[in-house]
Amino acid sequence: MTMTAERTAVSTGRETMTMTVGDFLLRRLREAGIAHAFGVPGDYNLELLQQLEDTGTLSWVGACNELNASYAADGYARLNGMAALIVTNAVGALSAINGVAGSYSEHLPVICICGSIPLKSIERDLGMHHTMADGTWDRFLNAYAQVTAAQARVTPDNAATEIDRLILTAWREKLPVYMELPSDIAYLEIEVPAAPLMLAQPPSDPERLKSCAAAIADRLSKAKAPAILVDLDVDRYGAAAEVTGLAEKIQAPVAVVGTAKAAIDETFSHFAGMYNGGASDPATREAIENSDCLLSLGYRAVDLTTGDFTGSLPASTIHARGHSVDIGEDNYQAVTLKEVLRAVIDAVPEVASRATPRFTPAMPAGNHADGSAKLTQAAYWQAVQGYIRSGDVLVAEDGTSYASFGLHLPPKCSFVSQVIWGSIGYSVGALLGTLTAAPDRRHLLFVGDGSFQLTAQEISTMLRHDYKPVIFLINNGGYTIERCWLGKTSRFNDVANWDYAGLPKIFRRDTTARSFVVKTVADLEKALSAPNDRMIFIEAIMDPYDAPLPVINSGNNGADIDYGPRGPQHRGNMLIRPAG
Ligand SMILES: Cc1ncc(C[n+]2csc(CCOP(=O)(O)OP(=O)(O)O)c2C)c(N)n1
Ligand SMILES: [Mg+2]
Repeated sequence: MTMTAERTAVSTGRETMTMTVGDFLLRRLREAGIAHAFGVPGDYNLELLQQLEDTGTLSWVGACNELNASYAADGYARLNGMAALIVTNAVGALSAINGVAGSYSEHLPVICICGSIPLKSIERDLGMHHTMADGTWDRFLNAYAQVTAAQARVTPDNAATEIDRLILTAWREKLPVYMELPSDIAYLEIEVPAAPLMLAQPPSDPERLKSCAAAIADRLSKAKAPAILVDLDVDRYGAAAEVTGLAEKIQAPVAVVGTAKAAIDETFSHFAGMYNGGASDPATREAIENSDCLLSLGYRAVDLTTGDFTGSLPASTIHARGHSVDIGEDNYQAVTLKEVLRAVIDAVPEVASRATPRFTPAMPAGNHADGSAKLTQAAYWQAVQGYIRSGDVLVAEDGTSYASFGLHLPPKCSFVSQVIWGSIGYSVGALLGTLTAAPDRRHLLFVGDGSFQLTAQEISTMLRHDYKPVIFLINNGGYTIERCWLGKTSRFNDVANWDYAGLPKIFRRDTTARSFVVKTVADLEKALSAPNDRMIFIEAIMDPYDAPLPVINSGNNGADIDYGPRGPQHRGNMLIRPAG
């Protein structure tokens, strides 16, 4: 890293040092806990990538395309807390924008760095490639303003402050940010702070924190049936231990929504299952909707967290978010989630015992008896349930693979799914990110044939890095989940029948991956007995009309919401319906 040994004190009294813009950016990312960068090279970012390679500040993980890289950065951020994505002007940035928008929807701090046209070309009005060739240069910065919490074009003047502002904003808001780094400034030396970047939430206002915690504690302690509902910000703000600590102290049930699966240990004694309105286990629904003091943490009511609007939270619900809390008529600002929960734990009296609703999780149903029978969804998920072990990272795609939300997870598992944004193909890219963030854990991917076809090439990057995930691919000839909404037998829901299990060999000639094509329970069990010392690729052949009941129900409800009473779903045999 090119930094001068001599440090100078500026008038503020803060120590500074001289560094190039690019080296400073890479140093700040590293100080923010980011050890890898995902992306694709291009002439406008090559100079930064050369700095990255020369200094070794970060490890480069080249992806097959920027969309996959954006998904990988999202997956990495889920396990690592923050991620970096490096793309090139416009063509790379726009390929990545779907994934970055997903990171916004799902609250992941991804620093998207776009190597962009040189400042010289802007000042001298030089038409450049990867532009509209019409003398405009703000279009893609403006596009990214729609999907990020903060944006900047870095210049030698603003680099020292803008780089820190963007990284800190991403960290504090848990949202992506976008930075354009013109290609002619990465090697210029500027004066930068010598002290490392401190990642911290702004401290809460002491009075607001105290009165907010007192108000919550007062309501919780007077309630007969308090409960806690957890959404994904509990994971993003690292507040799971505070949630379980509070639940233990007041003997209250804790439910999660799908977006927060595994944010709370599912074996925790007060864990009350997954809340999803009318699609919840009745005991879970009862605990949440009939609570006389529900503390909701970051809850966002959308179709997928309300059971398609069949459920709603009690009017008295306390809504706590990353940086504010609503209690009845009162709105508290300048209070951060973790500090609020800690202060509530301190303020609330301990409850020795309370009769809480008993939650007995339903096990995935299925008949395992006949090993030679054709593989069904029910038998498949039952076998998968037996395979999960403590510490696994599960990555779940949209589709019938959503059945994995019904799996009961042992302790220390992570569950990665782009629940609200739901861009298919996400899971394959995200898997590259989770593998990079936590190479020593076992990673399981649940994906359908249709989704896999969007981002399949990224398997080659996993093989290149000798990663050893277990890939569970359901080959049912197309988009079965869509057949539950509309077009049960329509051709638009069919896809080409690839040789999926043959792909590891295509993607790496000397691969040692173990591939299986399974058609029966016995085939599947044999595949599941393979050791995890290399990539395992399990292609499961299943019927196009076989779908797990929750997927059928949400598809049927979704069709009614999407198409309305005059929609085509009301004609005969237009969608997969529940059996019987
Ligand atoms: C980028 C994008 N395009 C289209 C969709 C619509 N979509 C949602 S699920 C799905 C089909 C998934 O099929 P598959 O992965 O084979 O899962 P299956 O239900 O068959 O197991 C499609 C096309 C989407 N969510 N995202
Ligand atoms: Mg399919």
